[in-house]
Amino acid sequence: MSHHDEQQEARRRFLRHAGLGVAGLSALPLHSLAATGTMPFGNGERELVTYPQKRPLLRITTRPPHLETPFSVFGEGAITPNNAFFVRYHLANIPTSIDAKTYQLKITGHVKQQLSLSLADLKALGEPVEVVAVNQCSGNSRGYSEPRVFGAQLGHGSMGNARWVGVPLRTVLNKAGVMPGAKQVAFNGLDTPVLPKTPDFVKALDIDLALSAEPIIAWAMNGTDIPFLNGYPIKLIVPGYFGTYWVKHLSEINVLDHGFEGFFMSTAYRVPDNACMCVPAGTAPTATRPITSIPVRSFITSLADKARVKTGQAVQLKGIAFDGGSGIKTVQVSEDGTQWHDAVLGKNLGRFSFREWSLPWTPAKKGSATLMVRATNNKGDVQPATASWNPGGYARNVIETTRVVAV
Ligand SMILES: Nc1nc2c(c(=O)[nH]1)N[C@H]1C(S)=C(S)[C@@H](COP(=O)(O)O)O[C@H]1N2
Ligand SMILES: [Mo]
Repeated sequence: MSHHDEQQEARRRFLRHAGLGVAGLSALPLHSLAATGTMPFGNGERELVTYPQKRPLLRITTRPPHLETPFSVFGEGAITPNNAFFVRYHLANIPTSIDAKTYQLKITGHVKQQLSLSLADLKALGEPVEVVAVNQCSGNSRGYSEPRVFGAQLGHGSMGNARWVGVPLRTVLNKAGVMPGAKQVAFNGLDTPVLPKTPDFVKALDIDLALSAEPIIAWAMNGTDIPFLNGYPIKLIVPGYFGTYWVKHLSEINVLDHGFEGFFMSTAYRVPDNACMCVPAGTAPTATRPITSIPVRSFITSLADKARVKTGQAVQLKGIAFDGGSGIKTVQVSEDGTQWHDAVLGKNLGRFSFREWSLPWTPAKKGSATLMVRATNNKGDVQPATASWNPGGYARNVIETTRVVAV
């Protein structure tokens, strides 16, 4: 079968079952391939597994599923294909079958009129809007933290960039009528905890952000339905913010006249309350705040670590850069950390998107070389030369290095 046929077949299968398969969770993953990927840190072996609507992805955890995108995918283009997009859940009771015909989104709390909207109601609210935006998990690259931190040891594959289409969140909020005194808006999805004492996954945004033009309730990802495991049928998109706010299978929006106190805001996903979101390695912060927007990052995607290149022969270095929404100003590459060479930026897909870059480079002499890439955003923020540390291993954005061997 061609790749396209496979996608069509996967889509047919999906539409028939409208979910993850008749056997539900016990059927996950569909099968394991006898293949692995290796992260360059201790215990970095990851099995490649296949889930519905997905090509083989790196397994981080099984229940709930946490799957990472193999890094080579980011070299295929600025948009991450749906079937390669990473998957992250916190609670083991994930929905396995959803009926789009009866799906309802409830808007409750500090509003003039509570609403319950079907998908058709939602789509009828106005002209759909579109944004290309990076969904990056706060813990992306956590496995590189030194000293090591608790939590899943993630490589660089818990990120992806997609074109999202939906309705602005504020259109929905305005329809319900936010009452004066509203402070935050809480978002819940269909997944639930297995044990009664486990907190539900609920996230909250400040009212100003919720009522701004940016967040959208999306029903399409890269021109088709959102894959089941990425939040079908609707997902909250908060461009520029870390993925933790991008609530999947969005089912309830609750407008609050006070700050939300749930576990995933008041205990988890918090960073040291300073500009670098960091503390001296191994220490605990005295003050924390919820993690919010994505600091500037860049990667070389055209060469794998320890790739072989030919001495005296030009290679085209390529990669991606992104930030929390000011947009990428420059990307520079260096061999020695002193002399930096400006890369050429690729097509601008919008300030929340991956920005491709390229730069020809000729290895001058035989032996190993270390290539560094750093991006500067339009606010003037530049990636740090040494990694900052926090206990959650969140928001890593140190200048990345790629070792190559010139032969
Ligand atoms: N309903 C629900 N939405 C969720 C989560 C979750 O556990 N449940 N995890 C969040 C986190 S931490 C991340 S990083 C992103 C991952 O999005 P993806 O699985 O579509 O890649 O989903 C967010 N939305
Ligand atoms: Mo996350």
